[in-house]
Amino acid sequence: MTKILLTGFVPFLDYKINPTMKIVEKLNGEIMDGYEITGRILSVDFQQSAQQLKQYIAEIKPQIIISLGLAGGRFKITPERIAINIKDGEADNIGYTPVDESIYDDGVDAYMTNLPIRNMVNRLCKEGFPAEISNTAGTYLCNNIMYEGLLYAKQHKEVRAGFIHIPASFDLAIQHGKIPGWNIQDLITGIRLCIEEAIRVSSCDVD
Ligand code: PCA
Repeated sequence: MTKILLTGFVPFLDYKINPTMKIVEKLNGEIMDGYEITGRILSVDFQQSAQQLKQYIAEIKPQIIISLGLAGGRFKITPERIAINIKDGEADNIGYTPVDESIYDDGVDAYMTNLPIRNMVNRLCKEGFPAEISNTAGTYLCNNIMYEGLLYAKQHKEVRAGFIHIPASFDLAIQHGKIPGWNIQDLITGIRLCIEEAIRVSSCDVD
């Protein structure tokens, strides 16, 4: 069966809950239009998460790679357009704090996703879920994992890869106190819609 690798992250910084974990756990094992979703959780650790992603890709051999990340403070579901060759930002969960580092010294500056992000956003909005394309995945773990996924997709032409940032869930918003939150069921439904759009274009690739 054709495979989708769906990843989420563990909690990090002052976000004690990461709703991407719940979404990934919920969708793990679901079959949509002949595509099987395999969910995996990544560490918030620059070194380890890239290795984990590569290991999961090698194990699952996905046709589609969709990574999810929490963007605490965003109001909408935001499929990302671009990943850049930079690591910079706050400490990861093991205390590593890169400053202006390249992900790869000889890496290209940026990669654009080949997921159908415009279709995803249009579909979400049509179904009543606020969404927009984001033109920056930041320079922290999410950008790092998106860059790794896109690098793999560039090397494997049949693969589509990308990243979707989501807002906080209600429980996280309440716990945090300063960020907007969504119902977790709506987040799950929203990601399902995005996956449906990814499958739609991916199945044309292989036809
Ligand atoms: N969001 C962070 C890293 C882990 C996550 O869920 C980010 O946006 O980089």
